Amino acid sequence: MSKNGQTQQFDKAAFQAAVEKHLTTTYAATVENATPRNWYMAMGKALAEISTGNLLATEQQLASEKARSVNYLSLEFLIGRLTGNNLISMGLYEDVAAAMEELGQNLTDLLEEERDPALGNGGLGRLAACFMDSLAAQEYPAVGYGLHYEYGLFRQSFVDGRQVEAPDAWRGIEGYPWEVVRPELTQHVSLYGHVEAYVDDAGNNCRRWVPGMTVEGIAWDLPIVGYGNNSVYPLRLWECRSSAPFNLSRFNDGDYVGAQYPALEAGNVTKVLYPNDNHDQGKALRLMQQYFHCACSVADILRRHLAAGNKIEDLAALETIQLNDTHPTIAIPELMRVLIDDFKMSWDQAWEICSHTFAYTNHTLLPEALETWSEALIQQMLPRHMEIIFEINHRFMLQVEKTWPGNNEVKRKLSIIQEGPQRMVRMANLCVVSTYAVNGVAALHSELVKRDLFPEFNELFPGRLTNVTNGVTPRRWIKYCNPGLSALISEKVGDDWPAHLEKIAGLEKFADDEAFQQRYMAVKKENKQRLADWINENMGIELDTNAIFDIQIKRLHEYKRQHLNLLHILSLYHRLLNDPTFDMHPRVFIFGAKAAPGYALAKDIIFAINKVAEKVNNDERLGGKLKVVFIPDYRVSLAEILFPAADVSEQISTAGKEASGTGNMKFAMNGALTIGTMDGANVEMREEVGDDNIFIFGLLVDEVQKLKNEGYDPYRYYHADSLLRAALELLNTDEFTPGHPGQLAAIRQNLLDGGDPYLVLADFADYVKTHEEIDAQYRDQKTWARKAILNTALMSKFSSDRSIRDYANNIWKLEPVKR
Ligand code: NBY
Repeated sequence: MSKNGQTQQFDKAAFQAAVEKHLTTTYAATVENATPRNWYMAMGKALAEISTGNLLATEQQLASEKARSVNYLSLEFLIGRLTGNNLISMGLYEDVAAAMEELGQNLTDLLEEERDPALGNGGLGRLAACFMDSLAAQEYPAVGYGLHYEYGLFRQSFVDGRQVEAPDAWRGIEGYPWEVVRPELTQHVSLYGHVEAYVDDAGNNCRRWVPGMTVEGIAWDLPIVGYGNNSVYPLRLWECRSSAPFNLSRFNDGDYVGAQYPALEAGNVTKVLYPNDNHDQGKALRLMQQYFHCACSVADILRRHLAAGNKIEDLAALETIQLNDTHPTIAIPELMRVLIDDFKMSWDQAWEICSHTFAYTNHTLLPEALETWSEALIQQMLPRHMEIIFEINHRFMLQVEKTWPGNNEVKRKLSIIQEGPQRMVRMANLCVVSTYAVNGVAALHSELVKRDLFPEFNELFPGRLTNVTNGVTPRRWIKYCNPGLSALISEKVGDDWPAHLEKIAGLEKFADDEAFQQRYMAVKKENKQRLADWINENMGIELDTNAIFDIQIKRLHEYKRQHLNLLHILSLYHRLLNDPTFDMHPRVFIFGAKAAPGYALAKDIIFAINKVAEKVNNDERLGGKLKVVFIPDYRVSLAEILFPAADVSEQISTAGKEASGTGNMKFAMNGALTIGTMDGANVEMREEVGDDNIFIFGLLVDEVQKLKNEGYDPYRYYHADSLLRAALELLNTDEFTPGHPGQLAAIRQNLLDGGDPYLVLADFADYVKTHEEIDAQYRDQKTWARKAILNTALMSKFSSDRSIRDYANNIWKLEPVKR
């Protein structure tokens, strides 16, 4: 590795020639008339030439060395923009900036031309992206398998404060410069039809699926570039196309629409990402997406395995398949089907392989998010898979009977098939039964998975349920997004911390160094200014960077309690206007969040925050002390300017509801102090930074449980707390919706008469008090700087490199392979 982590010789003249060649031959532009977008596309194509070469070379090396690999199956990879990040991984950022400058182009401006590939909803999809980055950085052989959605997560705008969704054509008209189509990897996927029995040549009774239709899976590879090495792994995304795109005879008969039906149906499969997070909707097309993803991916894994000269019997020794939540669960019966029906294995042989190949990550305990599919739907779309699921369950029930003889209660609870008016397949149960490892995503969450979600499974399969605490990549989430802080860190601890985040602990000894504190806070100020400029340019709101920047960015969900944040804001508003003795340091509350399009209350909360913002930001009486900004279309590229600019990080879910959180880690690394509940990874963050450097409030998991068991009454808090009452009553007036009283009442209604399912009112008083403490401590800038520095210094546990090493050592048994 040479300077800047560069892994190969950079030939500036050749690179510039490649850019100009793409400009003219690929995009039909000239140096004189090219738009910034033309330049960005041409530059991307020139860079992709390098990464594609390394991708193929890595593929060949791993095949010839017969290396064990992990296959990460996920319906979502929220990768964000690739160009800047890949330049950093390739060690070419400065060289390419200089080369483009000579061509009259500013690299920073060109990078802004890239649309975010938003192929995920939130934490789960972003985690998959961080994991791919960490696999490549540490050279653990890996392939990511996902879907090539034509449209990513919807674009959000606000019309009179309400969320409006629009399709996200992330590839634009020209296509995405980093992706490469791999026609030779095309797969054929069957759907519908029936199962028939037959006797094979050897006289065995066999079964086979006679499909009703087939579609094609086209592979698109995105390069996952290893930081500071030459390994490039594929993120392989499947696009669904019709096998028979066009019925020529119907067309010739004049039936122009009917001629296209097959293409229309197949084209729908990967048309758009489902916009739900932590909610199972059970749509047939979603099941088709899931099966299409799994069938293509399993077939490709087998193809790779066999093409490298390996025996099918050795599959579990050389390949492991990680299921990112239950969304790709149907891969399990699919692999069983292929091994039994196509490779003619016995059930026991096939089961031995399957149950040692798959591992499953659980990301949620929320009952409404646990996937079930109706037996009737699976039966119709995937009849052979339904048979196999029944057989897995039958054998499993015999095992349960052995452990708990005659106990029908426990059988009902553990069965993969949920009985009822409509029988349902429980995907999580299928996963626990069929995999060799099941992990939660933070210590607390994994304990709750064992204690509350799967206690009997934990008894039945001791050791199978385990924990891997989430992490985030320090390349994107410090080095790339916070260059000021990165330079400061490198100066103190050397420049190899992005690959070895343990090194960042070296900052701890500068926490009390006043000169360092000042430089650290100066960087924070610059980052706040960068955000303030963005907000001013895009939203026309002026912010004072001396104010506390208090940020909550994540999907909008009741359990994440953006409405608790809102109630606090309303309480400050009330106090500023009614209590002459009340004093506060100026504060800016910033939100970013998309609501699932069908989630009415989530949309009401967005509307309410927007309406409060409109009023508050223009209310002279507040003396500029209170500002509220809801940034539209929150996405990875905005996250990259939001995390570095935060003073306070809001992680305020009801205890026991947020599996881990990963934004909490990104904030803390970038020097924001957390106000948070004892939930998810907040618990472990507190262990790392110490109680003095994090603001913990609210009920604990067991207290939440106890309060609910006793019969929680939100009115008790309403009557007892006049500030809470004042805040809630504001929602009933037309204070923020002049002339339209009651437009915000749904939230109040939900909290009072709706039973307040997430205990917002129960945690309100402690939340307010903790914010007062934050206000007081912020005024002492030295102490604040010390705490912020310690947050950066003590976050090394939360590098996704550590998470991936945990998976590799404890679950996958995977070794790095160096190029
Ligand atoms: O996964 C999140 C958890 O809420 C968060 O606590 C955790 O840090 C993160 C990574 O482990 N879960 C999440 O983001 N879930 C989804 O986005 C999601 C998406 C689709 C569906 C369900 C959940 N679905 O059923 O379609």
